[in-house]
Formats: sequence, structure tokens, C-alpha cells
Amino acid sequence: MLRGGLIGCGFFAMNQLHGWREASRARIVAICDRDPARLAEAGDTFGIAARYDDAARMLAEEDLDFVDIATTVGSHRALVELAADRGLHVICQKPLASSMDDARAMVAAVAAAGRTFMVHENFRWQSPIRAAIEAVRGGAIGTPFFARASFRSGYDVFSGQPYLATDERFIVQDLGIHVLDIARALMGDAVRITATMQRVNPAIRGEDVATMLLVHDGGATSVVDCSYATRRQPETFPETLLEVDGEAGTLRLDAGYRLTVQTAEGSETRDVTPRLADWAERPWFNIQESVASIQQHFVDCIEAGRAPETSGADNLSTLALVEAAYLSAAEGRSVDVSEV
Ligand code: NAD
Ligand code: 89Y
Repeated sequence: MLRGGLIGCGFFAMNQLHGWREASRARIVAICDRDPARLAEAGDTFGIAARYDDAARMLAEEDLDFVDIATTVGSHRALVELAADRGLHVICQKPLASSMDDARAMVAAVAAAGRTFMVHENFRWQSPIRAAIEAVRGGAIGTPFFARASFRSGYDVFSGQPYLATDERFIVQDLGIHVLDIARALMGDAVRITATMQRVNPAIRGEDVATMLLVHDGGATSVVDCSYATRRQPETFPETLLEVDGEAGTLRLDAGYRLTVQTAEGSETRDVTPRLADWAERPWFNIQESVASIQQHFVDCIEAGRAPETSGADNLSTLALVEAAYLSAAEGRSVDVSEV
């Protein structure tokens, strides 16, 4: 049984604590938060007695195999390096870091410790997205040459996560990062990006609309479009909709979790609605299920001695797309990902 310590008991960490309860061969034995009210609420809800207001003290006093870092981005580098210094396996929430230099240093620190490092990049673990990825990777539509990954919503994310309204960067760093990662999972690494960004909601500081054009290794194209300013019915939060064209057919993941594959042999539509866990709620259940899935993947990878699909090293390529998108939008030009 792997013993984990969770750092950060805020909004999203509640999902992570629920997810860990479902995990096989791992559990959270200690928690840490600087905010006493959040620490007490998480400890009481999940029956965890070992509670700390300081991560260094938790790591010094507890016998842990891994840490799960669920704080916001500003603290990620220091906490990952602290865990690496103590020889622990690490999960860190997205966005991994707010600069490529920080992210590269974090990956190097955990590698030097010889431990497993996974970024909690869970959207590609959503079961409907996973079904699409597996169909494409399994050759259902032949070699893909075009993809569109689209996340458009008017859902109020600011009430649960108020920092999203006040941070300088919003949708690409917070949400677009997941959709860019899905594009990579479907189409392979991207080498070039062109992005436009808009702020439609005057009450927030950062951009709430982004449209990105990616050129992948080998020449395939993707369009990744994200919006939190889209008022439409049905409201599809938090669904990422997909269209992938391949040389032998097309795949679509439509609203309501309907996956369609069309080839010369015909068209097949499947209901790929995620499981509604007993601790989950609509409309979040899609994301919540993926938390448990990625956590189990982390445990399985440690046991098997292999790198997680969204390892720290892998995630550098997703984070580079985020940085390159901001550079592209700021300078009004197409950016080669190697520039960042
Ligand atoms: P939050 O502000 O609600 O919670 C963060 C908590 O961390 C707070 O309680 C804060 O007191 C604590 N904290 C901060 N620094 C600390 C430190 N050094 N030591 C101990 N505690 C510390 O934030 P949130 O909305 O839960 O987001 C946390 C992270 O999860 C962010 O990086 C966010 O992008 C990510 N997130 C991911 C998903 C997803 O689907 N993967 C969804 C939502 C949020
Ligand atoms: O923080 C974001 C995330 O990672 O998934 C959805 C979200 O909670 C709001 O955009």
C-alpha cells in the first residue's frame, strides 16, 4: 500500500481525496494546508488525523511514498523540489509551472531523485475522451490529418475558483492547457502554434476566449478553441467536443457524450457517458471520474516502474504550447514551439 500526503486542501482537492478513496493499493495518510479551516474540513470529511500547516514538516514527520500537490501554480516548484529532496514520488496539479524554466527544473529535480513524476493532466483520462483517443490510436479512421478540440461554455467557474477572475492569465493556462493536451494525445506533438485571445467578460482580468491553430509533427493540423463566454443551450460544461478526420474515416465526440465513427463500412454511434460515482455530481462527474482514473494510473506506473502518460517530462510539451500560445497572441504571429 503506497502512503501519500496531500498538499493543498482547496476546491479541487476534495475530488482528489474522493478519488484516492477509490484507489487500489494507495491511500492518503496525511494532509497539509496553510488555511486552518480548509485543513480541518478536509481532515474531518475524510477522517484523516495527521494534519499539517507546513509541507516541510509533514514530509519530515510522516513516512510517505508520494505527495499529491493540489495547490495553485505559484507554489508548485518549491513543493515539487521539496518532495524530490525527500526522495518521494510526486503528482503535481496543472499548470505545472508559470514558466518553462521552472517546469524544466522541477522535472530535473524529480529525475535526479530517481522517482516517478506525474502531472495531474486528467482531461485525457476522461472516459469519453479516452474512448476517442483509443479509437484514433487503434486506427479506426486511419491516419488523422485534422482535428478540432472545442470547449465552449458560459458556466460560472469563478464562484468555486475566484483566482480565475483575478489572475493575469485565464483560459489558456487554466483550461486550454487540457484541450491542448488532448490535441497532443490525439495527433502527436505540435511544432507550431498561432493563437488569438479575447476578453469578453469585462468583470475578469485575463482572456476568456482563445482560438489556436496547431501544426503537428508530420504536418497534421488541429484547431483548439476555448471559451467561457459562450451562452448556449445545451450548456456543455465540462465537455470537450471533438472532430477528427482521418484518411479512412471521421470521428466525432458530440455534446451529450456521443461518440460517432464513420468509415466506408458505415457509421456507428456509441453512448460514452462517464460513470457517475456516488461522490460525484453533475455536471462535474466527467472530470471527477478522470481524477480517480489518473490517480490509479500513477499507482500502476510506480508499481510497474514505467513513466505515467502525463509524466513531468511529457507535460513540458503541453506547457510549451501554453507559453507559445501566449507569445503568439501577444506578438500577433505564428510561433515555433522550440522558441519557448
Ligand atoms: P484553491 O485555492 O481552492 O486551493 C488551493 C489550496 O492550497 C488552498 O487551500 C491554499 O491554502 C493551499 N495552499 C497554497 N499554498 C500552499 C502551501 N505552500 N502549503 C500548503 N497549502 C497551500 O485552488 P483550486 O481551485 O483547488 O486549484 C488547485 C490546483 O488545481 C490549481 O493548480 C488548479 O489549476 C488545479 N485544478 C485542476 C483541475 C483539473 O481538472 N485538473 C480542476 C480545478 C483546479
Ligand atoms: O481549473 C479548471 C480545470 O482544470 O478544469 C475545469 C476548471 O475547474 C475550470 O476551468
